[in-house]
Amino acid sequence: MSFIAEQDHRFAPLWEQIREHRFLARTRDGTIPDETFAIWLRQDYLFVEAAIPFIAALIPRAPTEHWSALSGVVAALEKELKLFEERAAHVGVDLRGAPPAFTCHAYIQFLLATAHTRSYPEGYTVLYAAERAYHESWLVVREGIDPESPWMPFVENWAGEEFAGYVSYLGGELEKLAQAAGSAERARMTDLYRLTLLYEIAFWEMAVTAEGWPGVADDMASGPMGPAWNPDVEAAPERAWSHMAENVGEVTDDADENPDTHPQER
Ligand code: MP5
Repeated sequence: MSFIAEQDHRFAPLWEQIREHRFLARTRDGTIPDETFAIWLRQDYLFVEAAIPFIAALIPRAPTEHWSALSGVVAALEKELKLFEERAAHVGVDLRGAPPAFTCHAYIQFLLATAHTRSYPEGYTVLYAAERAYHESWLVVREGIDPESPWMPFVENWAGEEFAGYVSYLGGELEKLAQAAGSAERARMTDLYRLTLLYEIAFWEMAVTAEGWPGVADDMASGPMGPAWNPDVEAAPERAWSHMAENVGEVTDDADENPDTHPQER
């Protein structure tokens, strides 16, 4: 059994909790309160901003054939931030000034600590699990959302063909890393896969429950602690992942020998 199939079997109940999360069902059905969606917007904006240094920290440990794909991810994340800015402006949500909630903060620290202190295959496991979780989550939203929904561009971003091709590419590369890893490292990869899925569930839960920091009503953050990223809010967002789907053919050197390769990867 492939590494990913093994993990998916082991962690099937966690995948189910992601796919069945009420945040996703309510977003799909159009019953999500505006303020709940705004919480997710503000917190995920911080998360995506932090994903850029996470990817950058993976690059020095990456095999050279992963360099162009990873730098492509950085570029895609910048475009994604613009999508957040544009959607927030469209619905009148201010993305700035929100300090990270506990769960968002913890997930970001987990990403960065993994990239900086663990092996490349371990960091790559977290990357794959997080991207795959968003793809799966937004596929759920896609099934029945009103096409006029203001959140449709997020569906197109994470449930679209290009992102699917990117996740499929990541999965293929993760399999190679797992095959080359020893049993102790594979066990650590498994644990990081599990932790990433738990963080994904916690992140949806944070948005729905509006939990800031456990045990306090006021986190006492002084002044705006929001994102450092400062794109041109007026600029129309480009699709974030199109060049990634194009890029994967260049970095998958054995694509022609593998009949199971997703067509997006060619
Ligand atoms: C992603 C995300 C997907 N935006 N937020 C969470 C909590 N998990 C995964 O990552 P990306 O980098 O936006 O594609």
